[in-house]
Amino acid sequence: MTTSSFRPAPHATLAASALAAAALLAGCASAPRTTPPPQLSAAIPATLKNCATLAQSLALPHTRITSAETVAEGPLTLQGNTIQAPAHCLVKGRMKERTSPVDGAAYAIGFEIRMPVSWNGRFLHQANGGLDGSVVMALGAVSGGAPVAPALVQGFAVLSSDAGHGAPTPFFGLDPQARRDYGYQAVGTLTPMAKDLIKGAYGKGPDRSYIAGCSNGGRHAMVAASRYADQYDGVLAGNPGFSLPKAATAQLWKAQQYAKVAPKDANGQPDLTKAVSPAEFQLISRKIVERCDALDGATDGQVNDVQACQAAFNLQRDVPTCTAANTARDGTCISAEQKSVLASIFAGPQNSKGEALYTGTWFDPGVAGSNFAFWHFNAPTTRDAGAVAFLFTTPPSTMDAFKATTGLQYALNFSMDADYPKMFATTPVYTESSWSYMTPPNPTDLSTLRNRGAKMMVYHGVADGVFSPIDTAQWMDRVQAHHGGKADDFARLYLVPGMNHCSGGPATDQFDMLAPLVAWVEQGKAPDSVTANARGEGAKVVNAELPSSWSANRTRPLCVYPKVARYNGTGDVESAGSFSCK
Ligand SMILES: [Ca+2]
Repeated sequence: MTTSSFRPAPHATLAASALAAAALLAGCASAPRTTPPPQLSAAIPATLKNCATLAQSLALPHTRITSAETVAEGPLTLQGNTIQAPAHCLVKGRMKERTSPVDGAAYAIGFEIRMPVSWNGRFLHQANGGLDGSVVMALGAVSGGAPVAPALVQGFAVLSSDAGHGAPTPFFGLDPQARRDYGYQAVGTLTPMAKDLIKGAYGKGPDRSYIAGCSNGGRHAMVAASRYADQYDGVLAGNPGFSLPKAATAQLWKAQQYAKVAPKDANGQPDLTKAVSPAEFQLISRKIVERCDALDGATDGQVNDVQACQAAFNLQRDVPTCTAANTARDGTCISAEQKSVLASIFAGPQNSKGEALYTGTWFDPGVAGSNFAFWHFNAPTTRDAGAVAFLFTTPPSTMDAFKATTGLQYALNFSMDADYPKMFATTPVYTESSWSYMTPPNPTDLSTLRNRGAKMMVYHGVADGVFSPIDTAQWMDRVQAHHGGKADDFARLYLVPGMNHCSGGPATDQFDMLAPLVAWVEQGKAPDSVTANARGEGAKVVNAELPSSWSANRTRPLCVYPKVARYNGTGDVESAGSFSCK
């Protein structure tokens, strides 16, 4: 391994908590009371003045506009969800077109921006998920499962990009600049261009600017809150891959653990998808509900008090262990070996010294969700192996080496001692480490964002199978400590019980956080809770994993962490109005 610098993983465990507590006390005892964040003014609507001639009339640096056309009001469909889009101007283009001196491939930051004729004066940077690599339609569907009113419908001008590479595969990791663009520089390059383009289209730039996304899009938003806080007034981060390189290596750890109990396929290889069956995860889910459901005051199949649940539920004790004779795997028990494997997966990866390499995760009824299963059994070999090989280790793998192995073998052979530290390594060609380009610098210091009156909302599904909600909650704890316990003035986290990665699972996973964020930024209306709906029968996009005992249109308040939604003791148990955040 060629490395010119290496630093060990920061261990944000007990020591960090103690430091945080000390900082909190110090902040309360001695620091002078800081002035409240300023109140930003509301955006002022305007009408589109120019579309078709934008390419000729604007000289945008490093930008080639490839098309600019008016789109009439009408339906647009994205990922099975059809919306009625308002009349708008659609501009497509490419920034910083170049040929890589390292891998010889052509790169550019591809983008599209949709600017409604009737504009609300706001800009939304739609941060996309996964490995990026395609320009997802810029509708601004940025929160929860099947958001009711995407940002374009709300009147925003919406930007979307491929983050600097043209395919949703990890091989762009061979090019150092493409790595940096994916990590953060595409957002930094696109933002001033988009604002200039908006100014050319409406005669004024955006009064207020927002960035929002889920998963890797949530990571983009969190990075922007740190690196580009001077350019955004509101940040919405969903299920953020806040420590994404660590989360990706934790995926390989999952594969290594599940391989211990997975049956062998015809080639003698472990079939990870059969390590724990859906029926077995449903058993675990039911046992979690039995122990934890009533802790929030309502026996409703939802576990709102997730932290109390971790103390109440015990995998060893509460889930029946199969006897040696019972090998039917009928979902009535799980084996002692499966319990051992699940315990190490939920505790999080470790190296051979027993050092934690990523946070563990919570037990929640959503562990039975199909999306949870995808991230546990399929993604480690089909997605994370390639991502770790080309993006989250330095130097990256070579194509030849990667083609000579399989995702499964890569995952199983990945060493938590020898390979994990490559996340922090650099070489003369790859001068920025994966950890550096992927994660926000100084993530707990949101002073720039705070001091200019910007606001940040973060949500995280408690049953996220890939990015740990504990990691996000611990980040919020540290932000609170850094800001003297006053972080609620400008940054809030909302846990979504039962929800898997960005949507799905037995959850009220349909909500709009963008409108509450705008009300907070522009009118000072702090969002103490956000109402979420179940997507039962009759919903625009139905969530097939809702328990049949739930009302199809159940509502719940999503509360500001660490508060949880508790039943008032009276009132319709299907209605958010019967719960309070405490
Ligand atoms: Ca409950």
